[in-house]
Amino acid sequence: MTERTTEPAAPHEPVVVVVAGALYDGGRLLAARRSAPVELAGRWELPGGKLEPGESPEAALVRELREELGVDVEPGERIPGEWPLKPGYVLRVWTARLLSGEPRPLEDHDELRWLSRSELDSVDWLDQDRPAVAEAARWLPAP
Ligand code: DCM
Repeated sequence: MTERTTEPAAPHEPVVVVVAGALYDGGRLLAARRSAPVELAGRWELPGGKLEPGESPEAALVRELREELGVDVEPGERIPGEWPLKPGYVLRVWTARLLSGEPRPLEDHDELRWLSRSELDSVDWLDQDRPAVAEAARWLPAP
């Protein structure tokens, strides 16, 4: 019998899910500029992070936004779609509503901006976040 450890990679390897929040306030969407790692620094994203084993995506989103931004949020609907990141990673996005706190770039980010629909193109989004942001824009009021 073949040793499992010597088998080639399985065709259906589990993927790491990264959850991000489309956080709305007053008709604007929150964008966060990454400060790390170096290859992503300076690019903008919907803030979030990796799901931990056994964690629901909503719980991961609440945890990540508390750690990264110092806020409490209430997750809402999942934004339809799933976007590939680096190999083995996918991005899924939930809408989120700010419950308490004012977002501050505590971890992994060095700047935050609230963007209206007409301002969405004013920042250099990570390529993989662009389709997610286009979907997230559908929850914003028309200009
Ligand atoms: N990531 C991304 N877009 C997001 C959130 C995260 O491309 N909106 C990527 C950056 C990292 C990985 O997911 O490669 C894990 O994110 P973090 O380092 O924030 O946990």
